[in-house]
Amino acid sequence: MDTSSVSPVVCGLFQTPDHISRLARPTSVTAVTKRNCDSEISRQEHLIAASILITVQNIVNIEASAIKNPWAGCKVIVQFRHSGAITTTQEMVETQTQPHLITAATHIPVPLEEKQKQTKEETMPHQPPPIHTGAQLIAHSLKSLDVRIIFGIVGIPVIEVAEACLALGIKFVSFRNEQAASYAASAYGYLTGRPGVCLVVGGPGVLHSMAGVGNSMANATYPLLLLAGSAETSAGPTKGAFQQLDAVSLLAPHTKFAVRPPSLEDLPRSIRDAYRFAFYGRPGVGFVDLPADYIQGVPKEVVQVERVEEQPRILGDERRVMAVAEALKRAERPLVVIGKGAAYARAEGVLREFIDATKIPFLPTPQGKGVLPDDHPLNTSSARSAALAGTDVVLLVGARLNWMLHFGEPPKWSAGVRIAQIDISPEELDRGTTDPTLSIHGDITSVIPQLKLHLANYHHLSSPWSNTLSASATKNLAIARAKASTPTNPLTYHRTFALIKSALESLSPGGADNLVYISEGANTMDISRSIFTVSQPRQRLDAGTYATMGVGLGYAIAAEMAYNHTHEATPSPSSPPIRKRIISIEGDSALGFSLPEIETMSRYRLPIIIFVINNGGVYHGISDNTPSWGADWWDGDKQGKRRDVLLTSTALGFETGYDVVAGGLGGRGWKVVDEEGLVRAVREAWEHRDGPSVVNVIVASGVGGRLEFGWLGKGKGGEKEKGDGGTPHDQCNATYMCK
Ligand SMILES: Cc1ncc(C[n+]2csc(CCOP(=O)(O)OP(=O)(O)O)c2C)c(N)n1
Ligand SMILES: [Mg+2]
Repeated sequence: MDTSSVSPVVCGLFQTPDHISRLARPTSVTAVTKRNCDSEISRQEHLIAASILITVQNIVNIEASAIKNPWAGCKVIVQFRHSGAITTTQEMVETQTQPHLITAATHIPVPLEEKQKQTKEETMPHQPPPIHTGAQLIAHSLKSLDVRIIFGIVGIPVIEVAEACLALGIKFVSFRNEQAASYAASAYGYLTGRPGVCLVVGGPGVLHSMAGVGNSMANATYPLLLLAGSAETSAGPTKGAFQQLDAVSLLAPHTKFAVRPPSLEDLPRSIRDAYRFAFYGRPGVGFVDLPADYIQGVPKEVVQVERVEEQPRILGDERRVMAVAEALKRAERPLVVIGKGAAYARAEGVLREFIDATKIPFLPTPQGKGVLPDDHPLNTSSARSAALAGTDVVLLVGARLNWMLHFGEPPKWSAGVRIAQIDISPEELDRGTTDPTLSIHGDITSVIPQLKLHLANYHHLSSPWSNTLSASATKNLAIARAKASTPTNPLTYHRTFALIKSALESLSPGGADNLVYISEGANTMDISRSIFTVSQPRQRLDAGTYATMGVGLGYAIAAEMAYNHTHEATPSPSSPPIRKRIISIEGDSALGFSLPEIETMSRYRLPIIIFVINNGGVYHGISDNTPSWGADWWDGDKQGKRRDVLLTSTALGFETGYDVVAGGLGGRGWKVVDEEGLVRAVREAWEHRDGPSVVNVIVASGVGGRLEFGWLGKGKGGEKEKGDGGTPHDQCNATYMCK
């Protein structure tokens, strides 16, 4: 036995799983790779897992952040290969869907003969495993499409599909609810530029994932491939088969493409078509129905599909481009609105050059933030209402004239405004108040340089328009800064966010550049949006066009996977190499929609930090400011009134212990009620890298506050600024109701 070449190293990466100790031992651990580690430990090593017992047909990828050992901060990928036969489905599920449970990998010597055998195996050309079943055919099709991760929940009949994918090295992230899984998959699509994949069971699984389908379609930048199992093709529509649902009929009107492949052999082509539809043209949803007999059947022939290339970058119609350039040149008060379509199109480079050259002020939409840095001198976010009300020619770049932009109508906009537009989707053009002669169909990354050529000798001079905007911004920023810097007891939204922001930025090695914010709620999302400035594209995700509560934890998991996980065999250019910390800022109501996904984060050891802004309810929180948990909750207050009678529809549990829940779900939790406790909790949460952290921040509720439809309001723009300063009402600039 040759033991001289290996030095013993112990890495305590995983918890000991008693329940898998009865399974067979793996033959070897074949690879450990690490990023950002020193050379001593970053070379490939051979390991055998001591006390790791697992039965796997092929390969399982296991990733985790190493903690409390010499590998701290390193990403470790361990691949187990077991050549023996699969034992039972039950055992495979346990091991493959919970790979993170595997215990401490101990570096122990590899016998020489085994080492030689391994070396021989490694040098042999890689043979893809044979395709015997429909499940394997599906997995191979996804692999050919370069799918590297799947989000979902398994059950009959898709469990075999998930296992076949795992066997090919495709990561499968198991969720607790298909809503969150489908949100996560679509957000992964937004962040990587290629469709995210969600695998669910039929019937109820499809119904739950309708949430992600609607959300993806409404956002139009969150491409999603949904795959769902269904009853056997032989089952007639009225047979009452297991989880039977005519999913194609249900989904066809709500997706771009919904199909049951005409045969088992056609699965690869149908999957490729649905995948392509999901991101070619206007991004949305492709759906493939997977009957049980296809999954379990034996294909008569195997069709190989090719990876779908990036879609061609369409140039704009030159005459329209010239017309837009002319309109901008003649404008007295030009404005560029940057939407999340620009972020999705990776247009940050061309837009930066365009704005710097033309000096036209710009306004980002909530998820357009970061395409250009928030601190850019031409950013008019702090003078949003004045900008919308005052502009005479506006160019929408990847932004739509929907409710978020008040439909481009008065009184928020001036009656005579000319609205030009660049969009990848022709259906968006010439809609509402846009000017049809100024509507350009094309890819932003192509059209903006075209436009810049026509504006070569132009730049917008400092003018009364610029002065109006900067005066408005200065006034609003001063108000916002005063709110953020005034110590409060109890904590307020503004003060809470200001403290969290400065603590996080001082802890983050790359400052704000390395922080990705997810945010949902009403006040929580509105107020945090202006306080948490972003300087990079696609680093702020929120409830979006559909105003969907419940997306937060799924989005956070997707961001963690997209930014920090190297499950990709060859990382794509769209997967940034730098590790980013994912921060989720959640209203207490919003968090409740997907609370159990904290366990998902724990299971995969995702170091996501969640702040719950706990005002005891929806919008303005609990109706009664003096309740407490305990006997008197139901018995009645001092006046003898029953609490349940006192509760308004917006009230949720008072000081609900989300921090305690987090502990029970495998994460860590802190409850904070004051500034000192908050700052301490941020620091401790930052240090916790072995799973999620939940900081439950008790903030003042807005008892007695007046409900208003702030964002939807028909009020005149320009008088009060929304969101980036101003009166309490002015904080409600992007959603539904505010106090
Ligand atoms: C799926 C869904 N259900 C319901 C709503 C209505 N809604 C809008 S905001 C909101 C929650 C706001 O409360 P919270 O998350 O606690 O944030 P807060 O305003 O209290 O900070 C709800 C339920 C929605 N937008 N989406
Ligand atoms: Mg709330």
